[in-house]
Amino acid sequence: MVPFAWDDPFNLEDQLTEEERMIRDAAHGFAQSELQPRVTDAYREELDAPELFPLMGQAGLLGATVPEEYGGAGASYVAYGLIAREIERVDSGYRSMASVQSSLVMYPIHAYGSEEQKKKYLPGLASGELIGCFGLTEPDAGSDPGGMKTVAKKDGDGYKISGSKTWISNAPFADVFVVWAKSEAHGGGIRGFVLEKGMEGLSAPKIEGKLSLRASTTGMIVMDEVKVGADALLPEVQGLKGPFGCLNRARYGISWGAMGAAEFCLHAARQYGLDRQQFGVPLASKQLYQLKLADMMSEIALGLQGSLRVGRLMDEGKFAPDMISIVKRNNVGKALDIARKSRDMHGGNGISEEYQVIRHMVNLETVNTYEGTHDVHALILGRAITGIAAF
Ligand code: TGC
Ligand code: FAD
Repeated sequence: MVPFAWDDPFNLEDQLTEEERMIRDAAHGFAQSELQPRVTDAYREELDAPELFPLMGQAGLLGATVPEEYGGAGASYVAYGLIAREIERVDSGYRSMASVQSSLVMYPIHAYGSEEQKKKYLPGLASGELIGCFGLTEPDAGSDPGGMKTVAKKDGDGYKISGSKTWISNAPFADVFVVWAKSEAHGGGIRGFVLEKGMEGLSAPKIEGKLSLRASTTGMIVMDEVKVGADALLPEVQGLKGPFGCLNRARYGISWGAMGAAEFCLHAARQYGLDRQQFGVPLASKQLYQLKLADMMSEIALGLQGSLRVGRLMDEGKFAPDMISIVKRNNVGKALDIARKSRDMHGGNGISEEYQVIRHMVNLETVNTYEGTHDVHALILGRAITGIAAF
């Protein structure tokens, strides 16, 4: 028998490699020293924070799985998940900034790009000198990206791209835009293009007034006949499997990240219940309070084990996307329940920015929606179970 640790019930620590623990500790240190002191103001004021990218780059948190020759860390998918967990322990918006850069911008350039594209963009993206965004969603094509209207027309040796993308993380201050369009030159098939800030006809207005994920900047990408050379095309992928391959990585990272937010909410509720006296005793001495803590701890322990298993399978090249749907959907749904419970357990203080749990709760509403909504992932799993696509 071993002693039981409520904050690591299944001894996750013991299942990590030395390198993964070191990367986790570095991410934890960075998140607590650089992100935690900023987040309350950033969220309240809806501040843009492009200056965080070079700091994250220096801390080695961008492109963890990209090989070292391109500026990444050549680390495991488990290490990447641990980074997401530590950042999201502070705020889902900060994790969003980092996971878009790593999974949705660096991954496609590395996996689908030419050698020239990799050399041109990846080192700057890894160091955070360049900021990236990923344009898939459109005003009329969210859950159904196959319905996109953005089009690339042949223009001399290159292309002219027109259309608009919406709800794009990092777009207003991005330097590098990975954009998906239907290419007339490729029979109307979906292709990826790398656009750069300052191109004529390209703009990225900010979406103001979000009441969730306020520490992350979101915008549109508006493309009015943006001329690009042939070298802007990502040559190595065609069709929806291109963007979905990126989403697999980001969704997997989110499954860990959401558990980080949930852990914050559990720890906060536990401490609050131990400190707060009502009816002459600590709230934590009450059965109803303990029931909620037990449920929270159990879901987190199970969720982390699920993500760890999927990460190990990704590292072995033995994963199926449906596995990622299970952990993205379940972990985010559970994290949202846990944040709501924690908010409730803090009583009136639970709605104050000082206690932070309502910020996590409201953020997780976005996390439950982006990267495939909770229900869309249910339908992906329903298709896997029945063989019938119900989209
Ligand atoms: P479907 O017919 O199922 O597939 C089309 C092609 O894609 C392939 N495929 C995949 N490949 C790799 N990984 C996956 N997960 C894949 N899923 C499908 C598939 O094999 C097929 O290939 P081929 O060669 O036969 O053509 O496609 P569908 O149009 O029926 O799509 C169904 C559905 C609903 C599953 C899909 O459209 C979907 O996942 N919708 C959700 C959209 C979404 O997640 N958008 C995310 C936008 S990015 C974002 O939210 C960033 S927020 C980030 C942040 O700030 O952290
Ligand atoms: P819709 O697809 O219109 O869905 C609305 C509702 O209908 C949902 O409840 C959904 O589950 C349900 N629904 C949809 N289809 C079905 C169906 N077939 N059966 C049953 N129910 C269905 N996108 C990017 O490309 N890049 C980004 O960087 C990015 N960042 C984002 C940041 C934020 C803050 C937010 C909020 C979104 C971001 N997104 C991004 C977009 C995100 O991926 C989409 O919002 C998401 O995919 C859902 O699309 P939608 O908003 O159009 O909702």
